Amino acid sequence: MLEETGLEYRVTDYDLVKGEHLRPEFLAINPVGRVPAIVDHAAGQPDVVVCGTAAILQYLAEKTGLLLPADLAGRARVYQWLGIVSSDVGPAFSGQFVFNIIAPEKQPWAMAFYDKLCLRMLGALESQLGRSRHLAGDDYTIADIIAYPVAAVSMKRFPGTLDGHPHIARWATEVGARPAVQRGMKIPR
Ligand SMILES: N[C@@H](CCC(=O)N[C@@H](CS)C(=O)NCC(=O)O)C(=O)O
Repeated sequence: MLEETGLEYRVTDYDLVKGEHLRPEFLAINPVGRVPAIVDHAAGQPDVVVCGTAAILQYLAEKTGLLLPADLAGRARVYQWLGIVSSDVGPAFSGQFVFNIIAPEKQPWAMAFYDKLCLRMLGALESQLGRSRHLAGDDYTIADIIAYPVAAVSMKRFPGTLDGHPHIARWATEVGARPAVQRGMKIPR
């Protein structure tokens, strides 16, 4: 989003394995200690602090007047997909990762539960992208920005390919060709 808007920014890396995100300095920025978060030093005094992908995208879209429809119904469609990706698709993939990759003991029931949940979430994205060029309609918006890493990162791990989801694949190719997306996906370097 920062690349799309052309806003100036500086990246601060947090090593999650070392627990750097649980230090008091970061908990003051995000009380639940999760990345991403931003501090907008150009907002006037005091700085504006925003944490959580959906809230950050909405804040930056409102700040710049970019990538969010002007009409209320169009914005509602964007908010709906921001919510679905952050509170339904994201947690499904988190659970899938926890039970398939980092759980010390494999629990087949939990693994099957999260595999099925991920596929259900991908089915919803696939159907929607079969109906419209972008996630919230014809135009590219912050809904596409929040969803793109699902195709570019999460689906590469599970299900391992985009082959079973041709509409997601078509859309991911188009979004992934945007120069700003290509620059953004390299961050942190
Ligand atoms: N709803 C959050 C989820 C963010 C999230 O899960 N962040 C992970 C990394 S991708 C994190 O910071 N995990 C560290 C932890 O929970 O200790 C968002 O999208 O902003």
